[in-house]
Amino acid sequence: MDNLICVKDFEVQAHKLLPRNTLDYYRSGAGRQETLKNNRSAFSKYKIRPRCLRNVAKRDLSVTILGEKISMPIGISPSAMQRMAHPEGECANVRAAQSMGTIYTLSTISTSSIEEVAEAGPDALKWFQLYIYKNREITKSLIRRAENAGFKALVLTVDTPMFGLRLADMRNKFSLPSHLTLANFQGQYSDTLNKKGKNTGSALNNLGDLLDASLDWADIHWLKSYTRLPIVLKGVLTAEDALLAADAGVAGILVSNHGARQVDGWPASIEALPEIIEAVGKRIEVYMDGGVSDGTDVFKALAMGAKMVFIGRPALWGLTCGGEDGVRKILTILRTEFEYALAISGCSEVADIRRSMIVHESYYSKL
Ligand code: HOC
Repeated sequence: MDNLICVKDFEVQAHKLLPRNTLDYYRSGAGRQETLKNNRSAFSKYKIRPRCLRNVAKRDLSVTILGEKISMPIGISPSAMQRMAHPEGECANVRAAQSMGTIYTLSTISTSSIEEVAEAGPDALKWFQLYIYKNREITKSLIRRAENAGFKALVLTVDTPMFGLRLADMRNKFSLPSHLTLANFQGQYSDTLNKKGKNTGSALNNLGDLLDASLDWADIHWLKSYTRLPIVLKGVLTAEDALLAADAGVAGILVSNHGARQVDGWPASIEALPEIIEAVGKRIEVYMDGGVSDGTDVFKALAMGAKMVFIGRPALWGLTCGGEDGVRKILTILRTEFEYALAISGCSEVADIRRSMIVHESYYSKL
């Protein structure tokens, strides 16, 4: 891995290593994948306005998130079925996050169970990503298990009333490799996912049938009454919904378009971020994921007002190339790039990053 020095290097290498079924599952977005491309390219539309002569000799990248101090504002977003990338999957990923002092978010649709991940990373700050299923008993049991295993927040994904249409998975007839199971369901749905799908060919469409498409804001109130954990809503992209979320009493919003995997044509996460910050940034914590692949992206999101960013695919590329070490290296690269962007732009700590330090590119063309 010595020759891999940026996220792109890991991505290229992972593309060479992964079998097609897995690679396409991880890398694909919905439809024509315009949102997928935009998630990354939209960062280029924003420029950092640097300051100088501000004594950056001592630097501190730590932030406090939901009351817990973490070493840097870069965490790991949920992504499904990580043992397809590496035999240790989610367990390797949580160990990397633990050693880097940041947040690991476990997907419900994981190939290592809640309990296995808790055992692999006992001191990691762990969040649990949740879907609310048609069968509410499944949902309740997942919540209690996450609480008992020491997870510190529930990240409820709210952009998935149905499973998005990903053409590559349909063409490949995606299925979970037969040696793997959906570990949180004690094998219950693994069969479904190990088999080809019924209509479009992807087994994910079978699994998608479990999702409760009737969810509404009343379910957020139910969830709040059912758990003592703080709730982060993942997948909010508008100020209107951000206000409803804050009114419903959630602790945070993760601005996300689900890695551009749900509907093509949604905005890039970084494009949606400003209106959400403006609506609720003073009331609740706001984070973002989607397209973060360089430390300058982290700086830009924080300058817009995000408390931290999360990465999805970059961690999967790290996992593919080197298991725990690979994820640690990805986190280290992003941390280093962020520290350089921070210091060279005139900030010695995260609180020094101001809204005035980020502008749309049109700011310069008007001059
Ligand atoms: C219950 C079915 O978030 C993805 C993941 C998995 C979603 C499975 C939902 O692939 O985007």
